[in-house]
Amino acid sequence: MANLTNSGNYNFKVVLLGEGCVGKTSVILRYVEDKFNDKHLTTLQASFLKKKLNIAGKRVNLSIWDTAGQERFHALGPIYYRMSNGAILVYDITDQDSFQKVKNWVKELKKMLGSDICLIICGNKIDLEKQRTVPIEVAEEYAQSVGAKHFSTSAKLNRGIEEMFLDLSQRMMERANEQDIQKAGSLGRSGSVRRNVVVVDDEEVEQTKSGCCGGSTAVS
Ligand code: G3D
Ligand code: MG
Repeated sequence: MANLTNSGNYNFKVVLLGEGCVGKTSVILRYVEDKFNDKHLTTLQASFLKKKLNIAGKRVNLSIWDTAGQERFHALGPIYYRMSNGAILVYDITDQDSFQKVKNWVKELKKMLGSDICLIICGNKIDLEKQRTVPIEVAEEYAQSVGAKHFSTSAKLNRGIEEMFLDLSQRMMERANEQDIQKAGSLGRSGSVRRNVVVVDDEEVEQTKSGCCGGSTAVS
C-alpha cells in the first residue's frame, strides 16, 4: 500500500485483531469517538473508522478497521488484514486464552506479511487489574521477542489508547519514509524517480461516509 501522498500526507490502514470480547470495538470507539458502551455505535456495521492526526507538522490519515464479529466463528481471513500498515493485537488481561490467540495472530501475520507490518500487542481492561491472569512481564517479554511494542489499555477508563495509536502512527511514518527512500534509490539509477502516489479526496470520502451511516439527519 502506498502511504506517502504527493502532498506529504500519510494514509495508513490499521487493523485490530484478537479474540471476541477482548474489547477491540471498544478501543476503536474510545479512540475515534471518545465513547464507551454506546450501543447505537457498537451495532454499526462500519468496516472502518477514520481518524486524522497531526504529527510533526504532517497530516496522518488512519483508517482503523474493525471486524463485524467474524472472529467469534474463526472466520477472519487474510482479506481483512491485507495491505495493512499496522496491526493492534488485543487481548484481555483477565483471559489467558485471549493472550494465546494473540500469539497465533502474530504467527499468521508474520507468515503472510513478513515484517512489513508494524505490530502492537495491547493488553486491554486494565481497570480489572485484580482479576489479571496474564502477567505484565510475560506479555512485555513476548512482545519484545517478536519485535512488537506492548501497551496496557482500558477502553472503559480511557487509559493508554491515545499513546498506543500515536506510537503506532510514528512507527508507520518511519517505515513509510524508509520504504520511500529505498524506492527512490532503486528507481533513481534508471533516471526516473517516481513516487508511488495515492490521491485521496477527503471531501468525497466524508460524503460517502455520512451517506452510508446516514441516520443522523438534523431535526429542527
Ligand atoms: P470485541 O469487539 O473485541 O468483541 P467489545 O469486544 O468491544 O465488543 O467488548 C466486549 C465487552 O468488553 C463489552 O462488554 C465491553 O463493554 C467490555 N470492555 C471493553 N473494553 C473494556 C475495558 O477496558 N474494561 C472493561 N472492564 N470492560 C471492557 P459487554 O458487557 O457489553 O459484553
Ligand atoms: Mg467487536
